[in-house]
Amino acid sequence: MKIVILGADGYLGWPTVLYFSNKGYDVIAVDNYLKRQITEDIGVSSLTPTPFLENRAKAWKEASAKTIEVRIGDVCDYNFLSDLIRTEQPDAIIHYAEQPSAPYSMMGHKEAALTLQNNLMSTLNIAYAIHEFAPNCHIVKLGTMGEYGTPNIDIEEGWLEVEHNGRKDNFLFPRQASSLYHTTKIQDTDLLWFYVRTWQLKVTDLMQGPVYGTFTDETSLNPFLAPSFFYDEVFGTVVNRFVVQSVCEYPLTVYGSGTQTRGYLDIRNTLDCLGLAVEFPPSVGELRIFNQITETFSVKEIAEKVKQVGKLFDLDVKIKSIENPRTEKESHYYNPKYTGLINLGLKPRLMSDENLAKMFVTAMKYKDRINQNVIFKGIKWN
Ligand code: USQ
Repeated sequence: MKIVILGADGYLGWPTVLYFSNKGYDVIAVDNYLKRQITEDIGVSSLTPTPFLENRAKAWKEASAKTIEVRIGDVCDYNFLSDLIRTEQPDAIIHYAEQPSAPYSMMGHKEAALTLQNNLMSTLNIAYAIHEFAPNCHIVKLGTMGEYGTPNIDIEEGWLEVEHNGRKDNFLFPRQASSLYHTTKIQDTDLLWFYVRTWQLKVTDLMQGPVYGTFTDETSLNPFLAPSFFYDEVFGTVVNRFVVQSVCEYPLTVYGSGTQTRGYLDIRNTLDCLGLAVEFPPSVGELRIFNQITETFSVKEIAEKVKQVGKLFDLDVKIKSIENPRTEKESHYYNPKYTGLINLGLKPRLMSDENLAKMFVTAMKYKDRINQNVIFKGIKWN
């Protein structure tokens, strides 16, 4: 099978490229290095060194004897994308080619406009290029659990049956995001749902929670193959940030009461989920939605877990509640369903002390590269 991975340079994109290459797929890795440019502009960088894709592909060839094709180009450029789809005729396309940070999307008008333009135009172009040039290709898009927000009812897996005045119908589960970034993901889902109905596309939308982890089976083969790993306020996700903060003795930045609850997953489970979604595609004319998480925690619970693991490394980890820079509910009901991927065969890898300890080892290895000035600046939502 031939698979195109858009956003191949990212934290999830690169490990996904290696995962599918290792499984024997023909992989085409596409990126325009937008995230490198944005992160440089705001003065933050990955904890792990991240060679350019071409050099990483060479390192992978040496490690595995497998070839990854690299294309540098912008998915928002329709000529570039449609040429690629027309000439390569992929069986599946994975769409990570988006600005992935909620705080970035809330920094100002310039950042909001970039997020909106990039995320929606990339999705529109993919729907069009697949419809025009490879209509049997399965589109797998990374959505986010943040599309649902934190409603006061159970969160279903994508769809909700509504009974109104004695009649019933199925609708997308109500969505109400708390950042512009998350709102673009809602709009992505709406765009794809529209084109699924109109053009009978095959789409899987993966509603993923915050991911954590520094390594996967393939990236562990060689330090050159490590995924990028951000720990700053803008691009770092909370578990990854807390591990790095522990290692550099920076008190863990719990926002507000720390009772905000989300669904989390290990980066290796992200790959397992992508693998299952590709192996078992949806039907023609189906928008299939999975909630891609394996367990839920409050921020406070995560801070406590990280603190305990810090003790194994003789680190006296401090936890500090700071004024929440985001506009989000802190005390809320949270009961999402996530059985779809498990029914397909997903084996959850839970947040064990052992897994967190491996993250500590990576963070310690690159301790000299930690810049404490980027850990917290307090980018306010309002
Ligand atoms: N948080 C803290 N302290 C920190 C950082 C975060 O208390 O230092 C809290 C946040 O306020 C939030 C929770 O931790 O309540 C999660 O924040 P996050 O930064 O780990 O995740 P988020 O901004 O929601 O976004 C991340 C990814 C995004 C993905 C999303 C899944 O960046 O691409 O879509 O996780 S979800 O959160 O389910 O929407």
